[in-house]
Amino acid sequence: MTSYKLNNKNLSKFSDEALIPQYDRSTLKTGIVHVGIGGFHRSHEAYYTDQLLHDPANSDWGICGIALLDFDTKIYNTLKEQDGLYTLIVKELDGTLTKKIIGSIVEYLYAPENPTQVIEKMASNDVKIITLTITEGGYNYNEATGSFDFTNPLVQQDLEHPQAPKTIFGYLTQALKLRKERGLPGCTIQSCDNIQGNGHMTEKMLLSFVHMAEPDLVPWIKSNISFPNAMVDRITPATSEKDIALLKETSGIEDAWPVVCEPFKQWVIEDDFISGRPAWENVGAQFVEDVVPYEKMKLSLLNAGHSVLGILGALIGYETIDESVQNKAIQTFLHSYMDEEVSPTLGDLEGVDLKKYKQSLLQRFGNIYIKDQIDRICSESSAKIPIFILPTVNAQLENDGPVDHAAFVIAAWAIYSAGLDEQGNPLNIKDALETLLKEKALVAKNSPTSFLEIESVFGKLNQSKRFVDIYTAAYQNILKYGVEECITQMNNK
Ligand code: CS2
Repeated sequence: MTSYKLNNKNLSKFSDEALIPQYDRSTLKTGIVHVGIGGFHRSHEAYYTDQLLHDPANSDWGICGIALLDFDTKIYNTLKEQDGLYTLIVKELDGTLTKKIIGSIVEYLYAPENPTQVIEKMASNDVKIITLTITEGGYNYNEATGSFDFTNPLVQQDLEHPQAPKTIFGYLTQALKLRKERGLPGCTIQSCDNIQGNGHMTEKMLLSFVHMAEPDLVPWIKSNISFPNAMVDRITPATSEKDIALLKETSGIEDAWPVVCEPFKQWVIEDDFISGRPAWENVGAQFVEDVVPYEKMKLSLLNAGHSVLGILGALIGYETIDESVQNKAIQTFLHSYMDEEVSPTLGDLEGVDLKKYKQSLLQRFGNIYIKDQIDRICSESSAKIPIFILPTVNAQLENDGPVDHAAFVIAAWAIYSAGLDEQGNPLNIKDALETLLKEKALVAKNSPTSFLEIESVFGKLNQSKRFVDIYTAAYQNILKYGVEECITQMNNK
């Protein structure tokens, strides 16, 4: 099949192969600045917004995508070459592919090259919302101290060179300062990361930084900026070379970085937008007064479920999440973890059928066409475990409730962090704390509790004798019998 590069000029050539934007992108205003234009933003917020832009009444809500980090050049160059266009490939449960070219990203900036332009864009009067997907670790929160981590060298550099920031906090501070100086209205800063109370976290971390960098700006931020909490959901694996080749061969679309995702999507948002917002509810988002229960449910069931499948599967030697789901012993283990350890901590979830939700997760995780990479799921576990699993553990410890499954997963993670699977094959570990994790994981072979001493991850967990005993027994059992044998025994109890 003849293929063409994806860009504005060629867009109409793809109308038989994919859904293409049916709106005039050249007339859109940029009302949203988004920081972190990886796969998830492009399968989620940019997708919802694209749907909305089909109604001309919404033409104020184009997106400017910001690539913040030095190594974000690939995504920036791709968007630049493709006029911001990319293909979203939805892998349906029956294996069919729904292809949609998304047009909502109308501008793109590479922050390391042009910090001033980024600050100006964030301060622009047209921009009403700044949204973020900067990953769980990007909020610079230290679990041990419960506060902003000023020891981060990038933060130090932002305090010393405010005009050339490196972190999101430096950028936001400069942009909000300009807004204040120019007498412009405030805006909404909306996190789209998997963090309990992600709006509260964004506010708390930003204000900590501003207190140090620009103390006079604090009161203005408090009165002019809103930080709605939100629960975001759509499984979006890393795009593989195979996905790129298949798109070209079967649809004639040459797209250097399409996005693949599952059909399911959910976005539950607190309606707290100080300068207005798009009517995302018209395209499936839910606006609610209190998003906390939804976030808790999603983080402690879906994201934690992913970590359980990822860490156990990695040790056994699997590469994708559906392989873990197909292992009956792991599936039963995950069921018990959800039912016995997580569900009792969730409290009242009005209007949610928890049983159905859990069943649907197993179906989503098991989608054999998604091939979500275990490496992706296990990456940055040191930032994920404290958010996805430890709140459940702490709640259960407080109530003298069960923690066996969670302790088992943490023991498995300690073994994983030493770098080899059960066959002795090297694991591809990607984690900001990789060196520390490995150091502690190697000592753990003789003294398992040393892994729990990483305070920035576990806080004071090693002071719970009950947890430590269960964890230590699990650690020793895994080394002796292997993951599969151990969980089979646990499942039979
Ligand atoms: C995953 C998430 O990163 C992870 O560990 O659990 O990326 C997950 O796929 C998304 O939150 C789904 O909404």
